[in-house]
Order: sequence, then structure tokens, then C-alpha cells
Amino acid sequence: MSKKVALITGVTGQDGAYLSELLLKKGYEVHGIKRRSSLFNTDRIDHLYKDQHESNVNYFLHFGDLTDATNMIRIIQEVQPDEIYNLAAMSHVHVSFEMPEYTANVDAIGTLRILEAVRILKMEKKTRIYQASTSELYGKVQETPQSETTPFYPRSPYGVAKLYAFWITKNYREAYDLFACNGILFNHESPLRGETFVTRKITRGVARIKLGLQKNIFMGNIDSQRDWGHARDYVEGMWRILQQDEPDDFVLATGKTKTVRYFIERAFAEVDIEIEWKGKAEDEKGIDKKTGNVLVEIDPKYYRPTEVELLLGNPAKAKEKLGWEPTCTVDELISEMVKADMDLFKRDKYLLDGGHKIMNYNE
Ligand code: NDP
Ligand code: GDR
Repeated sequence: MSKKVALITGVTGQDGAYLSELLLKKGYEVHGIKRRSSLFNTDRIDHLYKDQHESNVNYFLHFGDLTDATNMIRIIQEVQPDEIYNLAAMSHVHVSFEMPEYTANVDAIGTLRILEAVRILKMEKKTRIYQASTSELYGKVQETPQSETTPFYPRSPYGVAKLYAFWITKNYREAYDLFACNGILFNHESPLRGETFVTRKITRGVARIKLGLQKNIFMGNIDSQRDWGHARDYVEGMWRILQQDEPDDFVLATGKTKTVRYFIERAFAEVDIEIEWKGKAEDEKGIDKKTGNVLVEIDPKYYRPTEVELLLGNPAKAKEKLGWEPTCTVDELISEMVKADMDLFKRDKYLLDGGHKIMNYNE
């Protein structure tokens, strides 16, 4: 049997990297779409990339952008994928308030461009499509735990754009018989998580504070609750969604929720620092119990105009139909992320101690 061919948009992101690894292990020929950037932007996948002149190359990168329809059509025509994983997005909820139109163009219309490309190329029977939908669709709490039947109420331009993407995916499935599926994924993290998402911001800050590279971290709403899993588990779920006999939509979640505050406490505990909280609201501070140093402060600039207070998913359908279950607890996730950031920033510490300059990451 010939190799299956997969095309991943957003291949340079956290999930793109884990999914590339998974599909290569499964024997796929994997194609990824990366954006042109003035700096190298393939750090997360460089270990998978082989010189294209070597033999047995099965990983290919193409320049592209979800805002460019002709580029999408051409790449899909050239690659002839059996499976498309549409992971590309302006994925930062807070940033989407600053760039609502761009977010809609990429996250909503970008999804339409891919569906249309498959239709224009008459590849409906050949190509299966995975759409990276999100728990941000639930937004303002209607019920918990949130499942495939919970009503949506998005609370950000990102959530609203992804709502369009969810429905257009479903509509193309029903209208044109496309094998197009939504994975409604709750937050999933890893050492590869982008540095400005809350988990990585915390683990990076904790490591740098422990190593004496930074004094404190500034946070937004530390009482919001998230259902956090590990990205490695979630990309396995994406793949399983596309292996079903019939296209369908699935929630992937752990079924447990924790506050940002809990994440901060546990991350500091990983480096033997115990945090106690003093003050209220914007004046609240996280203090090192032993030294009295202020390690966490609140900066309202990180508050969102409208917040998603509580996410808690019900992954029962995925368990029953896909045989999918998360394998990593939030505490294991925190431990892995803090260890990885300690290793990363020990290099900076080493350079600094040797009298060299390092970049200032104090954001
Ligand atoms: P990342 O932000 O890490 O990666 C996003 C990817 O999309 C990057 O490769 C980025 O490229 C690319 N991208 C952004 N804009 C464009 C564009 N205009 N054209 C082409 N590519 C673009 O996100 P994650 O890996 O965490 O998430 C993957 C997908 O899953 C996203 O769609 C996200 O919205 C969704 N999602 C994520 C969840 C999570 O908890 N991680 C949960 C639910 C859904 P570059 O590297 O150049 O910036
Ligand atoms: P989220 O992730 O918005 O859930 O979207 P993020 O990690 O950005 O925020 C989670 C919660 O933490 C609160 N928070 C802060 N967030 C950030 N980024 N920075 C801070 O300093 C901070 N302080 C508190 C937030 O207000 C929020 O409540 C992620 C993205 O990956 C989306 O693409 C994806 O769809 C959803 O998860 C599911």
C-alpha cells in the first residue's frame, strides 16, 4: 500500500510539531505549510527536517499563508493530501482583541479557503479535513462539563472567528459530503507552548526567578479555570478523529479543571518555593513564604475585555468512539514544563555568569 499523505497548516506551532512527529512515526509522508518570516521560525520542527537531497525524505515544507487562497489551492493540488490538518491560526485570545479583522481573516475565512480549495479541486472523495476547533467556543458558561451538545457563547474575536470555522466545516460536511471534522480541543500545553500563553509564561518565569535571571512575574486574571492537558495526547486524538468510518465532531479534554493560581503555586513548588497570597484583586501579590520576596504581581493590562472564566470538558464521546484518553495529569504537565524551562534557562545563566550578554525576556 502506498504511503498516506498528510498536509498540516500551522506546522511550525506547538501542535504542528507534535503532530508532525506522530504522523512521521506512523509512516506518513508529511507536508507542512510555514509562513515566510524575516527570522527562522522552524525551531520546533528542525529536528524532523532532513536535507531534501538525502534519500527517503518524507517531510516537506511549503511557504504559504491562510490568507492567500490561490497559494492554498496550488499547495493542495501539488501535495494531493489524504488528510489535511488545519492547525494554522492567530491563536492568542488576548491578541485577537487587538487584531480582530486579521483574526477573522485567518481563523474563519482561512478555514473556508481550505474547504473551498478541496471542493474546487474536486478532492471531496479523497481528502479528509481536521479543523482545529476550540473550547473557546463555549465562552460564557452555559453548563459544565462542556460537551459536544453544550451551546456555544464565544467571548472574544478569536472565539467568534473559530465559531464560523466550526460551522462552515460542519456545513461543508453536510452540503458536499466532505469528510470534515471538528476537534473541540480544550487547552493543551507542553514545553513547546508559545511563551505568551499563561502556562508557559508561568513556567518560564518560575525557572528564570529560581535562576536569578528575573525578579517577578506580572499576571492577569489568576482565578480563571482551565482544563489543561498535554499536547502530545491531543494530537493523537486529532489523528483518531480522521480515522473514523464517518466524519463527526469530538471534544478532547481531561475532565478536570484548575485555576491559574493553582498552576502558579504548583510551578513554584517544583523549584521548592512556597507561595502565599496577600492583598486583593489588582493589589494581590504572590509572596515567597521563606524570603518575603514578591514573586507574582497583578497587571490589569493582562485582563481581557471579556473573559472565559471556566472551562471543564467532558471527553466521554472521544473515549467511547475513539478510544482516546488523556495520559498526563496537570501536575505531571507542570513538572515537565518547569524542568524543560530550567534546562533552557540554565544556558542563559551560564552565559551571564561567564560575563556574556543575554536577551532580556522580562515581559
Ligand atoms: P500556535 O500558536 O502554537 O501555532 C499556530 C500556527 O499557525 C503557527 O504555525 C503559525 O505560524 C501558524 N499561522 C498563524 N497565522 C497563520 C497564517 N496567516 N497563515 C498560515 N499559518 C499561520 O497554536 P497551537 O499549536 O497551540 O494550536 C494549533 C491550533 O489549534 C490553532 O488553530 C489553535 O487556535 C487551535 N487550538 C489550540 C489549543 C491549545 O490549547 N493549544 C486548544 C484548541 C484549539 P508561525 O509559527 O509563523 O506563527
Ligand atoms: P486561552 O489561553 O485564552 O485559554 O486560549 P491562555 O493561556 O492565553 O489564557 C488562559 C487563562 O489565563 C488567564 N491569564 C493569562 N493569560 C495570558 N496569556 N497571560 C497572562 O499573563 C495571564 N494571566 C492570567 C487568561 O485570562 C485566561 O483566562 C488558549 C489558546 O491556545 C487558544 O488558541 C485555544 O483555543 C484555547 O486555549 C483553548
